[in-house]
Amino acid sequence: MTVTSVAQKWVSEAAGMTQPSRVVWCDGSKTEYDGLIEAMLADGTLLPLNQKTYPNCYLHRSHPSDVARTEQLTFICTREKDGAGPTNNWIAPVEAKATAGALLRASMRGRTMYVIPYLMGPAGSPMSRVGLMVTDSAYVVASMHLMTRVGQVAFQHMRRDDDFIAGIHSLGDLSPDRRLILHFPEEQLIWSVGSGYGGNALLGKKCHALRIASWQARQEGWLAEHMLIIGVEDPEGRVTYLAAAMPSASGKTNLSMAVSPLPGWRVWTVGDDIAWMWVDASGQLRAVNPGRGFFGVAPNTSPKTNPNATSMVRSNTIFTNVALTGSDEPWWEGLSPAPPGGLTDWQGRPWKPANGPAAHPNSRFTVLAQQCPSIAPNWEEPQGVPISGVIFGSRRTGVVPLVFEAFDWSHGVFLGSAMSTETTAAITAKVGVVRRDPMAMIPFCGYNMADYFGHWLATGSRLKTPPRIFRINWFRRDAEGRFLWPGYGENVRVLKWMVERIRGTGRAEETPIGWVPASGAIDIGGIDVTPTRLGEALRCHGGEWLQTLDELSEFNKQFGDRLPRPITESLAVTRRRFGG
Ligand code: OXD
Ligand code: MN
Repeated sequence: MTVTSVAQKWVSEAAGMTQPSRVVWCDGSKTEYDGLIEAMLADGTLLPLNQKTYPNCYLHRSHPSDVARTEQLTFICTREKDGAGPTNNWIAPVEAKATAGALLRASMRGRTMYVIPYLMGPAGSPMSRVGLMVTDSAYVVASMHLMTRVGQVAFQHMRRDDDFIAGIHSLGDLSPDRRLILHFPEEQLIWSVGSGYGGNALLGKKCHALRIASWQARQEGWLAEHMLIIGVEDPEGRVTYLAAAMPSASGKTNLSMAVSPLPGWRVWTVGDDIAWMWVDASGQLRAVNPGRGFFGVAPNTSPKTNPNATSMVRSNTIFTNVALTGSDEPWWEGLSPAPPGGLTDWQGRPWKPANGPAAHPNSRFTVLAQQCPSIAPNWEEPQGVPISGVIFGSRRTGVVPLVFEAFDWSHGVFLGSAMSTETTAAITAKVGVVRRDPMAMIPFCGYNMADYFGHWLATGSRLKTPPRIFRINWFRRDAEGRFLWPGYGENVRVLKWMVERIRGTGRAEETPIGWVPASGAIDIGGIDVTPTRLGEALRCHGGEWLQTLDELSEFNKQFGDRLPRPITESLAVTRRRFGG
């Protein structure tokens, strides 16, 4: 492998600090992957699954206190506190390095330090960016193989000798008391210690492709977003590309692989979690998926909710914290209607309902995107795909209609900034609590969110025909607590309406919050949804919205004068439209 001297020097410094007994440069080859799997099977880091029914599939059980992202231990370490903004945890870089340095010093003693050069984005794309991470976890290396493009390809995409995001990762002692996930956007640097969990430890993903990349994107004039990318094909074979932001564990993977119940309609998967988007020379928004694989939430993935994912994880997949059946197959809640007998739970104990779910609610599968039956033929196109619609979705039991469309780009940015959601098991915090999550980026924006909204607004003015912006909520319930909309594959009916809006044929009614589908505009033929229930799912209630707008004003106060004026104005205008 041809390595730049800057990279070599940085790795020597990282080794000087962490003092591994051995340094191994990774080349991304199959031989390397197979060797890692073999070593992890030998030392118990991985357990083999049934190789007849799940060939090349393995199970990893993590430390029980290391099962999700730890947002309270995640920091944006800009020189100025204002650079990180009020929604991020912040420590000054010097202090952060002193504290984490004490944890990283000699942390790899007696261990192997793997050096992983990786590329985020398709080979040959002007948007692709390089990372160089070191880690003492073989599980992280194998997962990075599946999630990113590892090896020489990374160096081939460097624009300068120092054109890489550097990342140090060490498991440390896995204690949450000695865990820190630190980002230094001004130095293009990530330090992560004390966790082996994907979102904290696979540095290419959340740390690089979202937190550091969002910072870079602002400097360079593009967008790094927590968004899936799909192509929606109509019966005439025309494909419309959409990008959709939704909070963690709220259905991005399912929507990105949805199987259409409508004849002739089809969803193509381009990405399920992160989109890098830019305005091309003609003023068109384009997007690439920086990842190479999926790190998806297992619970509730089933032949009914996501047949594509269920079949894609039948081979070459690493499962983390799922349950194990008596015949060594992976299992999780929702995979089959009832749990099979003889289950072993995610912690390796014979499963007892009294111990909670058999699979951890944030248990995961890690698998190459190319295994997905719905993967778009052009998903690795270096020039990306043209985006005609942007979707902001969240998980709300009430208030937010199933779908509606913003009046224009600026109003859509306001709607994205106004998002709130109910928390999920993807983070170590209480589940089901409503929190504000603008554009599903609250955990991932690497700089001041007020400036982030400003950057979105400014991007709109560079677009020749700005994509339509939609707001969705699959999770609205009736007074009895039942979902008003069946979700999953049936969501394609909502995507169809969006495509029709983009083409100028979809019918809609104006409301104070935007364009809501007109009666009959969403095709509910053949499903168990009455027009009355659909009407309830689409309802926008003035009193509820006025209260939500009050809460939003409170939240926005923290940004002070930095909040862009169009955001404040949209809020005031919406309030007035409701007569408030
Ligand atoms: C993820 C997350 O893993 O958002 O994608 O937590
Ligand atoms: Mn995510």
